Amino acid sequence: MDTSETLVTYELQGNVALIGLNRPAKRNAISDRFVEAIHDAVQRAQSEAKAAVIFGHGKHFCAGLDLAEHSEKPLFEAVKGSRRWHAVFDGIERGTIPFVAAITGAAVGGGFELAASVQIRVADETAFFALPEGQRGIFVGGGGSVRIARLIGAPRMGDMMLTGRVLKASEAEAWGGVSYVVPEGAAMEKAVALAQQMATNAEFTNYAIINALPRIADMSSEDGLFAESMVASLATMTDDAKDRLRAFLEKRAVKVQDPNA
Ligand code: 1HE
Repeated sequence: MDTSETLVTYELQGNVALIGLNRPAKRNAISDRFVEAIHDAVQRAQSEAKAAVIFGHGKHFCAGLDLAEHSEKPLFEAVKGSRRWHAVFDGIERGTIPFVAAITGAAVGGGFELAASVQIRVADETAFFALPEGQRGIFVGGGGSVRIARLIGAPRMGDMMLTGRVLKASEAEAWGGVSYVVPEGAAMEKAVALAQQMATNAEFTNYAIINALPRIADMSSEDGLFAESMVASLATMTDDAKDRLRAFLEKRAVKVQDPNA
């Protein structure tokens, strides 16, 4: 029997938490107990790290919902289970620190939904993405109809669900589903480097990016612009902003690097 301690590994590496999905024998399929272990690791990361990476032990990121456990569930238990995934994944999408997913192998069904809840997705060339819910006679229940639809567009998501289309990493990148594609075996290194980079940002700005951007995306343009002015003005009031702006003006800060130079 998998225990919650073994289902998810946790390591703090400097300012960056490494959260490992650790049920490789079942391709990291997410059971009820597993989703709670993800929750605990996410909460711990938010309490002590400045950024985090979520990855899968073994060859695969995550094969989605534990279909063995799900097939036994009465209706109302299934509803409560889906709502729990929403709450846990919402804690990632709209928490206090940025998360990166390092994706290898399958990011399928709920695995893609988990990946869609983080701020940055890195896939290596072994990664593939699918939504086989149509084949299984179920539906996305981990927030995919909102998050994946917004990431790649509802028509493309509908295509994946209706036809069983499987995307390679490069195709997922072309559709906006991942932000970085790296050679086989390099996802973790890239994800950690990005997390370390984000950990050097002003904490309030990271919080504002994580929490304001998805909310503003749900607003009208007029409301969004107003909310943006409020968040921008608040950010400027922090000591962090004052220190960082002064450092730039005194030529102590790193400049933006011209990639063509
Ligand atoms: C599982 C699961 C699972 C593997 N639940 N047990 N997700 C899916 O429909 C994906 C189903 N899985 C697969 O298509 C394949 O397993 C993979 C492509 C991910 C990997 O293939 P492979 O050849 O490496 O592994 P395998 O031999 O298929 O699986 C190894 C074991 O993991 C096997 O168990 P065993 O006891 O026979 O060794 C599989 O049964 C088990 N396994 N995936 C339970 N998902 C909140 S709603 C979200 C809705 C969804 O996520 S729907 C999509 C579900």
